[in-house]
Amino acid sequence: MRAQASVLHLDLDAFFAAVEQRDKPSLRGKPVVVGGVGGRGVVSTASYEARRYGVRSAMSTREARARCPHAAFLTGRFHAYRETSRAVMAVLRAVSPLVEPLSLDEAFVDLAPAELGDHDETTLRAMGERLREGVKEATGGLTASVGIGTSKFIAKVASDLDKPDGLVVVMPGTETELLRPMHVTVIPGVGPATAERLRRAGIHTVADLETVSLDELVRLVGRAHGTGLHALARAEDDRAVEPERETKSVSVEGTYDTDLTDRSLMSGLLTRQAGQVAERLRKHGLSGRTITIKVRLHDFTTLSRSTTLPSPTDHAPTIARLARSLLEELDTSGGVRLLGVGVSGLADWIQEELFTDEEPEQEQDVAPVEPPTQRSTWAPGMDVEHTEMGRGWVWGSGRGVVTVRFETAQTGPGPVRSYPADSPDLAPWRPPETDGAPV
Ligand code: DCP
Ligand code: MG
Repeated sequence: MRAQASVLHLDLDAFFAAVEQRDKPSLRGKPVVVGGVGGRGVVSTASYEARRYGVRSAMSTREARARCPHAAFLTGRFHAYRETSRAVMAVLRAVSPLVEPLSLDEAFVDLAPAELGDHDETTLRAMGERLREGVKEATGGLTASVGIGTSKFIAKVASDLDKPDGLVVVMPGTETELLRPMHVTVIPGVGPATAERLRRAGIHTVADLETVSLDELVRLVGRAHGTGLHALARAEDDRAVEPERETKSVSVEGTYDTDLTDRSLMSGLLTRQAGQVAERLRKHGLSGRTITIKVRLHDFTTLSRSTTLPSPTDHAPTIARLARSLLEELDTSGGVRLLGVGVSGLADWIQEELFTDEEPEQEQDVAPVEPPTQRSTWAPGMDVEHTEMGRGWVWGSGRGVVTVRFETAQTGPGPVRSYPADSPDLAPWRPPETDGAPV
């Protein structure tokens, strides 16, 4: 714990949903649910309008539809989230070089190098507001919640206290009084299992936890965990804000004697390589957010494509699925002589899997059956472009028809039109620049 409140935590509000509302003006102020839209889909996030109906992250989409049938249900558009995240992190880095991103929409900022002069409440609030304003400007209107305190723990608790669009400063000396009434799950690392163990011992709040001796805590939850809990219950947290370490990566690639032309064979190879990458990650206790494929064509042109998850993974099926969908973007009809899969942006922790709903749990060792063409899937929410109408997004599809709303962040709410699903005038739209980090 520092003597001054110089750790800031920023977390965007309803991140994926907010990006969707920004880019789809007709959905602003309305319930929006982002996540898996299929039968086994899971909600990634919901706009605050949808949360009023009880829709929550990690709930099944089926349940969310029952609770809020009139919401717009959309699949994720990671290119937009990644782009937005970059803009946010740049705003933070302009204030201090010590920025530690935790996920796409969340970061710690060490204010010590920011030369605030004073760390009184007025100065800190002004700093917080300045960042929130900067984020809003850089992202085209997204709101963020900010917490400022004497440690990472307190800053993170604080950012959650007045969500959405909030700013809370916890001044030095007031930490324990803030934490005491809170449930033990407010402490990082206390998940459902630990909470249950503590509950059985009659420990519910942080105040309860504070009365438990270190020996007893160690007996209850083990040495490592017990020591941490004992300290955090007293708001003792000295973890430093660590700017993103140099990007390391783990990758596997293969070169082939004869050029590969069969897409399902290539998919199968990528799936196998993803399994090997995941195994290596696990062996070293690592996980990463960015999945990259490398493809060398028959003429030795080497291409790479990557995509970034909101949080790190070491999950083979997830890496494989993303690698295969990256391959779909490339024209490999002339043959391929090298294929590779890599994971970078490594972290030594793993957050809950995201967007795994459509994926069978077991590892696929054989080449999976690929969807026949990209045209057959018009996922709700995806970006499209029409030869005459311009850019829009898929409002819905089925029975050979796709319905599109033509609007972007820069337009007002736009018109809706329907087309045959195989219309030659309609194509998926992707941002012009693609991330080309080497594997
Ligand atoms: N996310 C996800 N699955 C989860 C949790 C989160 O896919 N189980 C994604 C979607 C979120 C983003 O990560 O938009 C950020 O997660 P947050 O927990 O910060 O949630 P939100 O930003 O959506 O909402 P809040 O306003 O509560 O921060
Ligand atoms: Mg958030």
